[in-house]
Amino acid sequence: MRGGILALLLVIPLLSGLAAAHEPDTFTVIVREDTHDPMGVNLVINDTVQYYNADSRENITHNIGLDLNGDGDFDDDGEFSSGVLNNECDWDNDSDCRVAWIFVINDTALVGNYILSDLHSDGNEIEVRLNISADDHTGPAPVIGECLGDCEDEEVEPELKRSSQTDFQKGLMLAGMMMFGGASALFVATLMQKA
Ligand SMILES: [Ca+2]
Repeated sequence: MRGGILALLLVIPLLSGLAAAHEPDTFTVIVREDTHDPMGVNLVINDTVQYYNADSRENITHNIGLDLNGDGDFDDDGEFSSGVLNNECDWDNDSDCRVAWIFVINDTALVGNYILSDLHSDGNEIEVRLNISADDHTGPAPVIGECLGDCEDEEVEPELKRSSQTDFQKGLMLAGMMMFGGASALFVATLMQKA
């Protein structure tokens, strides 16, 4: 009996870990007049994030992107952006008009922690966060600092890309799963005692 419970306690967290392999997710951000809801998203490669412009002020558009060199546009090397996002579109007369940015994260080169700018057409700007991490379940991850393959091409990444936040969050998730596993085992044990 006691051995069985102990085995459950050991096995359930392992099963939880196996079940956590990443499936592609889609996240939605609502872009408002002075905020984004939410202000930041954490993605894994193959996820999608979609930014919808819900700012209904007349003639105000949003343009969200990475301005690496801080010159107020998203056109330089390594930069990317939504393009102009309107609140409403008259597609009959303007087929290029868009109300949403659907950003499919399908390139491992995008892995990093970004501070994006939302440039409003009235000159205001707000900063939002976009964290993209690699899918750790596809295979053994290289140790940081270790060189795989072509070592001369090793890049020095910007400081922003070195945040330990994602590791911390993974730790929290693991701790949560283990607690859940333990609680489930205790629940099963209680049921067995009552039977
Ligand atoms: Ca720029």
